[in-house]
Amino acid sequence: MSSRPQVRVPASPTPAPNARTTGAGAASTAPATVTPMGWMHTARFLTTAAQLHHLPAMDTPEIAFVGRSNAGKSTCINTLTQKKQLAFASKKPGRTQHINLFALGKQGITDAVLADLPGYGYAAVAKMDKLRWQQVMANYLVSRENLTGIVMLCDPRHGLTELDDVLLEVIRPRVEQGLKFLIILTKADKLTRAEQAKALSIARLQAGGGEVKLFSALKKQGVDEVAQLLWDWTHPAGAATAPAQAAEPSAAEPEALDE
Ligand SMILES: Nc1nc2c(ncn2[C@@H]2O[C@H](COP(=O)(O)OP(=O)(O)O)[C@@H](O)[C@H]2O)c(=O)[nH]1
Ligand SMILES: [Mg+2]
Repeated sequence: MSSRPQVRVPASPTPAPNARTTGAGAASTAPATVTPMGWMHTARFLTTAAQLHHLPAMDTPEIAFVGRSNAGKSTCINTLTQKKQLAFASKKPGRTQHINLFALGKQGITDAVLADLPGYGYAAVAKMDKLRWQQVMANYLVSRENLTGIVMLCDPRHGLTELDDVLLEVIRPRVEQGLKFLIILTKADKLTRAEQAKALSIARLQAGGGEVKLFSALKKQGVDEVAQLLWDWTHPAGAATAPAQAAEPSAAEPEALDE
């Protein structure tokens, strides 16, 4: 059953500047109130691919999550989506060198995709595998056409690592061309307020105009803010009424795990 492109303008109760600058009156036809958090909770598995060319071509805005192994990426995705097992990638590093796509959108209509890229820098992965993977990831970040934004997860106790810097260099041209970029400083609960402030200002210098947010899965810090930002990225002004392509592969038709 292919979904017909019928995206309605959601009436967000929280300020979503980009999504609300135009067509606010048209929101009266929205069938239900959609909050960025509620939208995040619609996440469902879409597909997985070991190679770039195995990924389905899509028109839907896609947001990639990247980060060093152990940065807290899986925990962050699980917290945002309220799906404990969605980003199960962290457990078996050797087995998880795949790009996993998750669909977002109410009523089974995909209006955005999350791409979970495997963590890098994991010591136990063989060097050749690391190099191969770095290549896949670089190719993805450079050439994925529907890529709309990148979220880089970073444990602020370690700061950005050499591999993070390499990745920043890879994406810099696209960020300069308008690709959205966010650094999430994870495990904020492990820092004092003063350390949080310091980590924020350092990361802002490194983010090259991108956003930086503190996040704690434990304390649920930053969850609403990140959900709002991802919503804004994928629903820019006026675009909420544009048809979104629901390009779910029929073989792997995901269940809507909507709660
Ligand atoms: N205290 C605290 N620990 C966290 C937080 N997020 C992740 N962790 C822990 O950090 C470790 C790595 O997290 P994981 O999500 O598996 O990292 P990944 O390798 O980047 O996917 C795990 O032991 C998590 O429990 C957080 O917000 N607060
Ligand atoms: Mg993980």
